Amino acid sequence: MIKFSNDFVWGTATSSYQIEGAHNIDGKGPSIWDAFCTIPNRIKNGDNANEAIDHYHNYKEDVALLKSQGFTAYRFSISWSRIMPEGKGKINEEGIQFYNNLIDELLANDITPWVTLYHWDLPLALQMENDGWLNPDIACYFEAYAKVCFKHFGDRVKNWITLNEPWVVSILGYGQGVFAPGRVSNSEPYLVGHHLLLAHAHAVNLYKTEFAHQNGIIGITNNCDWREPLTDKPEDIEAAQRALLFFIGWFADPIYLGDYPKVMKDRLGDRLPKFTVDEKKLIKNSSDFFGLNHYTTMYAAQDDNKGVKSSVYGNGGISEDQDVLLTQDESWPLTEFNWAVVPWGCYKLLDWISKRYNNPDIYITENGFACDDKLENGKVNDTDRLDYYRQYLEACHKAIENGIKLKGYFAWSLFDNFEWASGYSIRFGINYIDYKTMERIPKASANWFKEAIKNKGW
Ligand code: PNW
Repeated sequence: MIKFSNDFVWGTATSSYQIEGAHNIDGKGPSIWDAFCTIPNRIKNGDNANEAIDHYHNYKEDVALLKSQGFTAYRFSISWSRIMPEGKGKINEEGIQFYNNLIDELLANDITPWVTLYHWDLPLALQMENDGWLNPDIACYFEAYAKVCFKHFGDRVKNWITLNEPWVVSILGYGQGVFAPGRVSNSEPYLVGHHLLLAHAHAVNLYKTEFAHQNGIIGITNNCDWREPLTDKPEDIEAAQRALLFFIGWFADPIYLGDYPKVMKDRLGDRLPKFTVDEKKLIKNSSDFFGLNHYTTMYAAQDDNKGVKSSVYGNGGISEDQDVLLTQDESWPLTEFNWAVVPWGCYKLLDWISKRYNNPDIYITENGFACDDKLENGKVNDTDRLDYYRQYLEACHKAIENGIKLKGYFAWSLFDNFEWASGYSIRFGINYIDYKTMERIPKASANWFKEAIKNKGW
């Protein structure tokens, strides 16, 4: 029997650009994702999220669905350019109104909002006029935006996430160029990552000083796969460790240990910016909890083909900086995204985080399964996804039993939605979206969650 404690947080997650739609109405300004989607060949099938699943107009129905499925927490993000169309300066009252309505609706239904300030949809003006995350000034712009959010929503929102997955912003946005703003470089990601950390720390500092009376918690969400050594040779064990440090250590070490991992400093030299003494102080301990998005696992081995791009998957980062070869086991089931289903990797990662960072409170803020769901007789029988959730939650349960302070779990995602460069071709939701009618149709996994949440286990 699997039983979770009464105070375990059961939630599900979304992000603004992926679901809201209403991309150019009621005063919203464009974001880098609005612009990126207009460039040919960047998004599968030329999709965009102009309408997405029109959550902007359907939020009441969506909250009712959340409620009916038993969730007591909901993680969503605020679209910066909906409330500040130019990224700075003028505030768009209609945007504020939308999030006020959403938050009030959630609270009226006893659902706790977990709000991400930045889930990748940077106001386009900040990109074009200020070079986006390449500009150190971005920390001030982000802090000013965060202030608007704390001021308008902080009386009711008590759980904040500053940034979603700085690794993805840096590597996929500025290294591989597959996500907005589409830049390709082997040095910009490290500069962008540096500015992301500083922006996060400034926003947290503001919250902990000017908004301390709001009595909420604030943290950052990082993504990480597990890296399992391919063999028990010392060089492979070291390669796996190095891969983890380049992945999550990059963003978590400065927050928990006060600086970047030594292996990154050694290997990157001048490409890795340095924190001043004051910046280190600002960043250290700037997260009340460890937000983790976790999906998959890969083997890691020492790779001696210096300079050769060895990783075929996006999740390798800049592989030539690491000399790590990533592979998958043939026996591992794959999702539609080619992410392998390896529940024990989730356990091992939780254990690694807990040990390295002195047993922090951890929230899994995303975990989920992509597949090419089909509607049959009005139903989606997504048994593979259901198995995935069951097995990953079992791994979570084992972690808790072993003293790891995992406090909550958010399924990605409440709905099928715009899956970035993959457009609508990939479905991650526990609720199916009929893109013609915009009808929301619960999948088998949503029904399973309802029971699991009600019984606090299964
Ligand atoms: C996350 N990788 O993205 C995001 O937070 C979600 O918006 C997204 O829909 C979800 O996971 C599924 O993709 C990621 O290459 C994108 O390692 C890429 C990677 C990880 C997470």
